[in-house]
Amino acid sequence: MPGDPSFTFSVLHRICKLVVLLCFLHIAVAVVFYVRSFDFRLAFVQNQQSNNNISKSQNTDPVVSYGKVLEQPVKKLEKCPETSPLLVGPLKVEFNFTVDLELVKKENPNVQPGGRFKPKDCEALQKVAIIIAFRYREEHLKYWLYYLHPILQRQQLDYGVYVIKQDGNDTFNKCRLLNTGYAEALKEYDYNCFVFNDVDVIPMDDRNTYKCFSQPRHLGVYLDKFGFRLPYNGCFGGATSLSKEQYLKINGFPNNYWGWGGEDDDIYNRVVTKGMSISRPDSEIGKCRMIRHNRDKLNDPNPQRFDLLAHTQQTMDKDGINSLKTQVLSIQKFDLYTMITVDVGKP
Ligand code: BGN
Repeated sequence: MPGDPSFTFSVLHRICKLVVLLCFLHIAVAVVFYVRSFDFRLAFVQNQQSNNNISKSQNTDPVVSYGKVLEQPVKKLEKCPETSPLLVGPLKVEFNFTVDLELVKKENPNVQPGGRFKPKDCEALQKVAIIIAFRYREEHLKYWLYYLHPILQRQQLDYGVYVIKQDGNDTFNKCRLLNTGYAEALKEYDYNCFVFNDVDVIPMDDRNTYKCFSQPRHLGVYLDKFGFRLPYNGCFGGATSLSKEQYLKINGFPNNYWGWGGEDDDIYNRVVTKGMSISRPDSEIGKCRMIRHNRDKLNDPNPQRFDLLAHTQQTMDKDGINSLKTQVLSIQKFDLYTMITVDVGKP
């Protein structure tokens, strides 16, 4: 009965039992949660480790969802098609306006600093370094960037633009600049194809792909300046591409041509001496425009070119990329290109 001491005792006894039961329940729940969280932490650490390994080789991102680590299947890009579906064919190329590089930058938002690009949706077939020997021709370079960046992106190339500028005012040495560009570009990225483009030569058709072929390629073939014809069979100037292998086979370019002329013919000699031939696009696709200009100062026709050309076969194995001695003075990353300033020495 209420008020009876034995009744009070019995109630207290029950309450105590309930409290003890609740305590046990509490401990049990805590233990269960602790064990589960331990499992999760272990799984997380293991996954972190395995994802580190994967990301080194396959570039996978882990996905953590409600305490569980899910591994997403590797999203490896498919190779780009042999012929890009983005090409448009013949292009209008004119030089009667002023190029604003800020605008060019805005119109090419996917070009990365230093003039680098690779397609987002597929893996480019080739890694192409485009090397331009340069001095004094700022206006020409602007046209080149204006026209070429959109073309190269449509061609779905993984590419970088390297403008190699000769420092000082001594006689121009184009091949030393091109050889230096080859070596410097390779320090930056694992390029497997090299395009050597005169700053004033612009292709008039984006089907003229700036990549490498099974033979050294003449890209800047049919110039308006020569009535869109090849001036002579051994012509190999304006814009050319050589794979790393082809370039090394000919020991790069000759270092001793100072001033204008003959160096491209020497490169042609090297190519044929090593048993290769020139590949060219057809007469429509290979059309190019050249920006008209007066001859640069300190780039007069080289009187020694005839003599040098007569001895390519004897000199080429010891004069080339294996004997290049130039000094890089600076490397500047601009929005649309990398500029490398070089001391090429004196004649
Ligand atoms: C050639 C030049 C090339 C030049 C083309 C086109 C020579 C070597 C002496 C025979 N070759 O005559 O260097 O690219 O004209 O302009 O001068």
